Amino acid sequence: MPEIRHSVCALDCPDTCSLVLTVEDGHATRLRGDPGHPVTRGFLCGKVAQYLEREYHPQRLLYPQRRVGAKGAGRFERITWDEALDTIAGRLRAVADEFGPEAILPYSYKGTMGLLNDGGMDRRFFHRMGASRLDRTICSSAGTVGLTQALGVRYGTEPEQFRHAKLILAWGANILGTNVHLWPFVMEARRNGAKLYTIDPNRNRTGAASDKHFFINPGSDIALALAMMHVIIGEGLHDADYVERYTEGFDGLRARVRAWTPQRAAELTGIAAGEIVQLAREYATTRPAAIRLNYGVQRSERGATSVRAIALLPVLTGSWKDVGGGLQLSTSQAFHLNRAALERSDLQHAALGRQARLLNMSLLGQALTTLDNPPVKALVVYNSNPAAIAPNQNVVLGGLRREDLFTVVLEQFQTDTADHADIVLPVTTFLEHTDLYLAYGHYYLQMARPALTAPGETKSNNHIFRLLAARMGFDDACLADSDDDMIRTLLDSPHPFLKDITLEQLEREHSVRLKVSPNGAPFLPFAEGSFGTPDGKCHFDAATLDYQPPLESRHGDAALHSRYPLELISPKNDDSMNSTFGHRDTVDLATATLHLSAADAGARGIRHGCQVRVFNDRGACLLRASVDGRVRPGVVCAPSSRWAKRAPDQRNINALTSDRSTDFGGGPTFYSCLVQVERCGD
Ligand SMILES: Nc1nc2c(c(=O)[nH]1)N[C@H]1C(S)=C(S)[C@@H](COP(=O)(O)OP(=O)(O)OC[C@H]3O[C@@H](n4cnc5c(=O)[nH]c(N)nc54)[C@H](O)[C@@H]3O)O[C@H]1N2
Ligand SMILES: Nc1nc2c(c(=O)[nH]1)N[C@H]1C(S)=C(S)[C@@H](COP(=O)(O)OP(=O)(O)OC[C@H]3O[C@@H](n4cnc5c(=O)[nH]c(N)nc54)[C@H](O)[C@@H]3O)O[C@H]1N2
Ligand code: SF4
Ligand SMILES: [Mo]
Repeated sequence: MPEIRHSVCALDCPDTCSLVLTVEDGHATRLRGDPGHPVTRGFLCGKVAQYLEREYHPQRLLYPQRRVGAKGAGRFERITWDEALDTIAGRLRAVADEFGPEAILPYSYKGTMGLLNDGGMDRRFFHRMGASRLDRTICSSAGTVGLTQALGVRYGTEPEQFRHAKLILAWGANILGTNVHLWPFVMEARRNGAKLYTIDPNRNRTGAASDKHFFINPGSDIALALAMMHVIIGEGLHDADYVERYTEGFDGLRARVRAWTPQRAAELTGIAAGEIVQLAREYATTRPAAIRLNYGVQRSERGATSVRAIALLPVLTGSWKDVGGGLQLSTSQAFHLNRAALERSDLQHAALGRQARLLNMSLLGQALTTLDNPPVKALVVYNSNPAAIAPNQNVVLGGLRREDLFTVVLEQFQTDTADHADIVLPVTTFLEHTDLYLAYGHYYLQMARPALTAPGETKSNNHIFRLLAARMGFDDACLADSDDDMIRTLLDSPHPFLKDITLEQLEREHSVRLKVSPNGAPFLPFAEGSFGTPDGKCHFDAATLDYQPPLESRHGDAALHSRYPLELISPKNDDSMNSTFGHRDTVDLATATLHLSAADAGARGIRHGCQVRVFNDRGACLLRASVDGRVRPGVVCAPSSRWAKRAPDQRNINALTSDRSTDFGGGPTFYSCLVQVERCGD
C-alpha cells in the first residue's frame, strides 16, 4: 500500500516548500507540494519536482573515499568509515598541534537550510576545537546590512499579502525563477487590476511576463531610488504624517535628493528621465504598492547601500501601513530561534581563551594562498561547492590544489570541490534526515523526519560531526546531543513569535505559522513604526546615502572599461540551484550560455549558438552565445553556475568574477564584473 510521508524542501530558496511524498515498499514514487500549505499550495518548482531523479541517481556518493590521483583529477578509492574518521581526526590533531587549531577552516554554506545540518553540531565541533570561524558572506551579507541599516530588522511583507497589492515592483527579483511561490499571489493581484513592473538589467522570464520592464544598468539602483525620492518629495507625494511620526532625518533626506534629478539618474541607470518620473509618481500614488526586492541588487560594489536606498521607499510613502504594501527582502529574522545555544560559540574560549579568527568565505582563494600566522592547513567543506561558486576561481583552485592542504568534503555528489578532497564523506539528503526549517520568504516554521532510508553508508552532517567529536576525544555533553535535543534547544526562546511552539506540535502539524499576528491576521510589521532600531524609528541618515558607480562598470574605471567594455552579470539559473543539479545535462546547457545583445554580437562576428570566450585579467571561460534580446548593449548575462569540470576548459563563469568586497557586509561583488568576449568557434 502506498504511504504518504511529509518532508520539507531544504534548498536555499525563499519558498521552503512543504512536501508530500508517496512511498511504496520503502521507495518514493511521487513527490509533490503540500496542497494544504498556505504558501506551497500544492505545487513545486521545476528543479525539485524532479528531485527523485537526484535522490536515486546512480552517481550519488554512498561510501567514504580516499583520493588516489592528483588533486582535482577525481580519482578515489573506497574506504571504511573507521578509516575515514581516524584519518581525519589524526590529521586535524596533527595540524592543531603544529600550527594551532586556527589552521583548520570549516567552509560551508546553504546546501541545506535545515538548521541542524546547516549549522548545528558542526558549529559546536569547530568551536570546541578552536578552529578559524567562517564569515558566511557569499550570498546575502551586504543586503543584510543594508536592510538592517534601513529598518533595524530583517523582515517585511508576508507573501500572502501580495495578493492585495495594486502595484508590484520586482526589483532585482526573478520571481518566476527563484521565488515561484510568490507568483500565484502576484497573479491574483493582477487579476484584480494590479500592475507588475520589473527592474533588472536582464529581461528574464519574470521580466517578459511583466506589464513593464525597466532595463537598468548593473549596480546603478541607488541612483534610481534617489531620483524616485527626488520626485516623490519634490511633488509632495510622501506620507508626511507617517514620516513625521516614525522617522528621523527627513530634512537631511530632502536636501540630499534635491541634486538627484531624474536626468542625472537617467545617465547612470540607462532609464529615461520621463520613465523615472512616471515610475516614482505611480509608486507613490498607487495603494497598496509592494516591492519584492531580492538579492540581485546587492551583488554589486554598492550592494548594501542599494538595498538600504530601496528599503527607504515604502517608509517615505507610508506604504507599510497598507495590507499588501511594504517590501520583502527576507523574513528570516522573525524566526527568533535560540541559535546561540545551538551553536555554542562559548566553546571557543575553552579551546583558545578567546574568539577564533574570522575568515571571509568570499575571499577563500586569498585565505588559501596568502594567509599566514597560521596558514590554512586543513579545510573541511560541507553544504557548499566553492570550486564552482566562489569568486575569482583561478585563485580558489590554486589554493585547493596545494599539496600541503588537507581537505575533507562532505557531499552527495562528486562535485568540483569533492574532486579536490583528500577524504570524501557521503551524506544524506533532506529526505533522509531530521531537521527544523525557518524560511526567508514566509513565516512558517517547519520540521521534517526522515521520509526515506539513508542509502549506502550515508550519514547526516549533524551525525558526522558528532562522530568526529567523539573520535577527537572531546567529551563535552553537548557534543553528544541528539537531533531532538537540538531542536528543543532551538525552540527554547522567550520571543513571543515562538510562543508555545513545541517539537510535538511541529511533529503533528509539520508547519506552524509564527505568532506574528493574532489569529492569522495580516502581519503589518511597521504600520506604526516599531522599526528594529533603538528608538523604534527609521533613520534616513542621508549623510551616508549617496551613489558612486562601481569601479567595474561603464561609469567606473575608464581604463579598465576600455579593455573590458562589457558588464557581466551571472544571475541564478531558473531550473537549478547554484551548482546543485550540475550533474543534469539540461542544467549544464543552460549554465553554459552567454546572453548578449545583437549589437555586441554583431560587432564581434558572433552568431547565435557559436562558442565564445569570455575573459578579463582574472581568467577566461568558454560559453555558447545566445543572441536573444535579454540584455541591452554593454551588458552580458551568464546564468550560474555549472560544474566547472564539465566545461571544455574546466572553468565556469566564476573564473571571471571578482573577490572585491561590497561597501558593507563583506559580500562578494559577483555582478560588478567587466569582461571582453570574442568568438572562438562555431
Ligand atoms: N532557480 C533558482 N532558484 C534559486 C537559486 C538558484 O540558483 N536557482 N538560488 C537561491 C539563492 S542562493 C538565492 S541567494 C536566491 C537569489 O534570488 P534572486 O535575488 O532573485 O536571484 P539573482 O539571480 O541573484 O538576482 C535576481 C535578479 O537580479 C538581477 N540583477 C543583477 N544585477 C542587478 C542590478 O544591479 N540591479 C537590479 N535591479 N537587478 C540586478 C538579475 O538579473 C536577476 O534577474 O535565489 C535562490 N533560489
Ligand atoms: N557567478 C555567481 N556565483 C555565485 C552566485 C551568483 O549569483 N553568481 N551566487 C552566490 C550565492 S547567492 C550563493 S548562496 C552561493 C551558493 O553556493 P553553495 O552554497 O556552495 O551552493 P551549491 O552550489 O548549491 O552547493 C551546495 C552543495 O551542498 C551539497 N549538499 C546538499 N545538502 C547537503 C547536506 O545535507 N550535507 C552536505 N554536506 N552537503 C549537502 C549539494 O550537493 C551541493 O553540492 O553561490 C554564490 N556564487
Ligand atoms: S527549491 Fe524552492 S520552490 Fe523549489 S521546491 Fe524547494 S522551496 Fe519550493
Ligand atoms: Mo544565495
